[in-house]
Amino acid sequence: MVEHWLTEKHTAGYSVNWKIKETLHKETTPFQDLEIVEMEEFGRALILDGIVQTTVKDEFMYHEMLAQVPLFTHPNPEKVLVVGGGDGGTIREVMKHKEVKEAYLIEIDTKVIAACKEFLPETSYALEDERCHIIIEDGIKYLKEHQNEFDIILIDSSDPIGPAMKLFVKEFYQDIYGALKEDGLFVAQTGSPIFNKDLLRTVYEAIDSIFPVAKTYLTTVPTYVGGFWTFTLGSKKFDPTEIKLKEYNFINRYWNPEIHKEAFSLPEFIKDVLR
Ligand code: AG3
Repeated sequence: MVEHWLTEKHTAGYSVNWKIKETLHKETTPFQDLEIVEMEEFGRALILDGIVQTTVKDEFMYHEMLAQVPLFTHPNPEKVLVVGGGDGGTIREVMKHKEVKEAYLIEIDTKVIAACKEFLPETSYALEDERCHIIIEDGIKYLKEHQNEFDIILIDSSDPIGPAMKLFVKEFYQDIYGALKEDGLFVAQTGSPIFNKDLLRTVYEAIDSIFPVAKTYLTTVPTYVGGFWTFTLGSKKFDPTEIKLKEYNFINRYWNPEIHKEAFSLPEFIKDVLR
């Protein structure tokens, strides 16, 4: 039998391969090539333009850390905006918090949502929550039209290549600042600290120049290039490392109060990037 391997090429000298059991869905949308595959090692996965976005086996390491860190930092997050993240994993984490009254998912590609609803119920089921409102629109346009509205904004974008590059520039962070309430905060996925060093530096500098509190923190995602993954938080008031964590009664698989604090302890080579 012919084996099917997915090759994700990162640099001229580095690529990663996954053995694929089955391709469940494949289409070219107006925005990107979209595939849902069943991997031998990581279960079902969403692939956009040949890059692994999420797999059933390790998505929690990313989604919990993107959402739980800010949701535990804000004392009363009632209104939350997620830009991107059509697979629903980030919304699932947001919905764990009962004090959230409304969450908005702004996704540019409706086909991502449709495919994930069909093939990735583990992440997409939360999109059915009655507090979750899905809007198919360009996140940049949406933010410009919404001022002083959100407690938390989460940027669950794809990599900084092509059109997504607009989500990694100062003007975008300025729009986020405008869309947040006076004590609001945001987190963006800011890529690999090994392969996107220059980007991480410019992104951090931009966020630090706009927000009183700017902090980069880490998680580990085996299926993301290099394993290490960064998030950068910008906050108008609350500091994630100085707040008293709220009580909670739901189940996580990655985030816990110790990780919340320790995720902000950075290795020297990453501190060097941010200095
Ligand atoms: N979040 C983006 C992940 C970036 C993946 N990059 C990579 N593997 N090189 C996308 C969707 C998760 N909800």
